[in-house]
Amino acid sequence: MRHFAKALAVVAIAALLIPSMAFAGGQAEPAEAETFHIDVGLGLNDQSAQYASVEYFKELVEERSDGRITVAIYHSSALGDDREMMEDLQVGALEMTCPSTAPMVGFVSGYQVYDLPFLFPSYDAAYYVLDSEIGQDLLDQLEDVGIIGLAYWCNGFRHLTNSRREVRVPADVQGMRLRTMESPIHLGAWEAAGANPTPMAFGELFSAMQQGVVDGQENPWGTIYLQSFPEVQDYATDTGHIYSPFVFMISKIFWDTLPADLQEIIEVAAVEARDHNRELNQRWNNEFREQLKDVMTVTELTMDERRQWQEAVQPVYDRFADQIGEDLIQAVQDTVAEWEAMQ
Ligand code: TK8
Repeated sequence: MRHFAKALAVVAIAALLIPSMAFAGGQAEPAEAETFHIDVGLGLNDQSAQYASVEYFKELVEERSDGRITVAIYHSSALGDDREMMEDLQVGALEMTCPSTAPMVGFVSGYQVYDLPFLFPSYDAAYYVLDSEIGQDLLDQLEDVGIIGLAYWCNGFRHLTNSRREVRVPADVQGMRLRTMESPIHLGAWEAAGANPTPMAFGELFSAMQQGVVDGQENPWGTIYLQSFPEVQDYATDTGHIYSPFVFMISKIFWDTLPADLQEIIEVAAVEARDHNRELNQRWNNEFREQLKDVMTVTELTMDERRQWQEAVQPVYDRFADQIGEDLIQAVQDTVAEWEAMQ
């Protein structure tokens, strides 16, 4: 309502100004008085690369919009978990967020393809697919549910941690209670490996581990370190079983109130911040993996051990093929192969 009142005031002022500008022979400038505020809600804390990258985005848009856009960042799931924040974007109660793709599958089912384990052999292969037509098409589909997907940011390769024992092979996780993201395929993969997985929002994870509701979880090294997981987890395994993307997104209801020049500033900044985010996250994930070795047991896998994990979770490819769409899986695999051929 406030925006609406402001918009009316702007129109009224513009109506007064335009005739005099026309008289002066200049083109009527768009009314500049209107300002827009963006709240960004994040699941991770203010130490994360995710937070640092949204700060980067904030600086770009505030400077380039000459103050017509202001940005405030809320972290540590203070505004809700990934799914709840997306629901808020849908109704215009929140402007922006940056969820993992796994909890997005209830909004656009195609995102399930990114839940397939061992799909991407490297960061660059993942970026190649995410930034291709396939990735863009999935971003575009968000518009049907009231969200504009701006860019794929990086969460990272995920690794298993637990409080029970050193884990090298699937036999070591038999019956282990593991928290997964809220995706049937993540759940299915850990079931196939023999664990006892439970889906849970990220905001509940730390206390669930602390209270022993779950024995373990999986996340990128940066998250494991910066969210203080070693306080409640003694063992980590370099499984790298899945590459996990984030999607930086904005409410369509809010988006449609923005003039075209501000939309462009946001679009461009989201992609520049994406590149910043990928570089930062990759570097941090590598650095924090080393630092974690001082505070927990970090187990590196042999090729053979890694192969055992791949084989154990392979059944999800068939089990979920119909649900994901065989064509989509094939298209992603072909694009990965295309990337590999270029190396
Ligand atoms: C943060 C989440 C988190 C993700 C998870 O909002 O849930 O484990 O990796 O980082 O998106």
